[in-house]
Amino acid sequence: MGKTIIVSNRLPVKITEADGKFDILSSEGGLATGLGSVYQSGNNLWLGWPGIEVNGEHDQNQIKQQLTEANLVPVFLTADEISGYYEGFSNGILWPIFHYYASTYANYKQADWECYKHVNKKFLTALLEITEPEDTIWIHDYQLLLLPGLLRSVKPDATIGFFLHIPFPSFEMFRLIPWRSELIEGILGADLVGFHTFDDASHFITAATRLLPVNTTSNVVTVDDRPVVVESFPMGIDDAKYAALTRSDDVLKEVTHLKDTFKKRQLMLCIDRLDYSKGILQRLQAFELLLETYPEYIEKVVLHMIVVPSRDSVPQYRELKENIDRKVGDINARYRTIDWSPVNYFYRPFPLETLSALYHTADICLVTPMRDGMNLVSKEYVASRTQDTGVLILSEMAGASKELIDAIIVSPSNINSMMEAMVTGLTMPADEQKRRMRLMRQVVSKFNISHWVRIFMERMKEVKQMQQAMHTR
Ligand code: GDG
Repeated sequence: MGKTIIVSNRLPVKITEADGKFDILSSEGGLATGLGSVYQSGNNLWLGWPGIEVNGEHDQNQIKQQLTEANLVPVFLTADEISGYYEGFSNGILWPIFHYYASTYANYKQADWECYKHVNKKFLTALLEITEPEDTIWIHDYQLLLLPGLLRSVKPDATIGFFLHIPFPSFEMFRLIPWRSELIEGILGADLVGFHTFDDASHFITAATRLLPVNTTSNVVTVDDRPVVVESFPMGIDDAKYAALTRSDDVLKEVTHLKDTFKKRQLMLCIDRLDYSKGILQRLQAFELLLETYPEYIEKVVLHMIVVPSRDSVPQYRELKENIDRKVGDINARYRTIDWSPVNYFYRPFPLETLSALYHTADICLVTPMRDGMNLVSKEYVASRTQDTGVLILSEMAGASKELIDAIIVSPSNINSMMEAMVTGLTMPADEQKRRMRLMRQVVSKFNISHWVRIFMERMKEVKQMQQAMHTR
């Protein structure tokens, strides 16, 4: 049996440089934790960009050597490649279209497309250096849509899986991308294509069927006699880690501090990367409407809002940040009193222990994206509610809403109903909170991250066996 190679845009590490020396810290992201069991065992590997620009052979070799010890293999990218492939094509074209932001944000630059192709080929070259015939390759996300096809063209028998972490849009959106057919061809290089939800999978099958001469039966798309299986695999989290964190001394200390600070006030929490898909402004509007419509909540409730800086070199993100700053300023200026601010707004990341303390303390967690592939914050909140109380308000546009059906489900563009959901949450009796939270905790713990990894890897094996059986028939 061969090894498994994970491929993603970013390696699961943070690298910092001081005095010509590199310090490598492993990242705590959901994917990194989930796939840890895979790439850290045996000869398995993870291939990706190390996250910083490294010039010169000496420095590159130094990083390469340090990463090798952790089963990681770097693909070094230049500043121009980052700008065209990552910021330009991936985040400037694919991200907005896949999140249904067509006219305002997408900017179809041919040069960015050329760069995207070039970097996907660069990943192929790096992959071929480490791939052996029996290996299983699992490619991740929208930055590498062409890689499965590129790999298939030189390794027709390879075992290739692909998983998309963001939504796959309906055909009417997807067709707007000038290079739509090439993208679908790229993805169809895989044997197994996975999405978070059934809807994403069926949008993909529709796009493939409309754009290419393929045969489709149910969830199998046949390309040149090669069946490609398309399925949903809703990603989970390491629920045990979040439950255990709430019992750690550091977290308990922070919980006590938070409770002392907020006293009898109810705490509504939201945690998002800065992104227009996360519905941050709409959520603020709903909160403002709450204070306007129900003044009895003045001084009784706090919206604790963490926005993690992201992609701030892109103009649209800077503009969004300015709008959020202004809205928070307006709400606080209008409603604050000497010893109370309605919105506690933070524009910076926090350690995991602080997030855990907040998850554990917050009466309500607001997860109201306009579109989200899955949304792990909602699941982390549920996993941290070890006392079974607490209310999750969840957008119907997040993949997680298909699983966490006992949340208060809202439409993020309906500001009024989001405001009413806040009232429902703030007044929900404890036994009702417990009933819902227990059901959600069962879902989060049963379909956790190791389950996700296991079923994807097993399915890949089955698909390969199915293909082999067809050929020997
Ligand atoms: C993409 C898709 C899909 C946030 N702030 C801090 C921090 N975080 C962590 C959270 C959570 C993660 O970042 C965010 O994950 P999400 O799923 O919410 O969102 P995206 O980053 O947009 O992820 C998404 C996901 O991929 C997986 O497939 O669910 O739909 O868009 O884990 O806890 N972590 C720390 N400090 C922070 O301040 N340490």
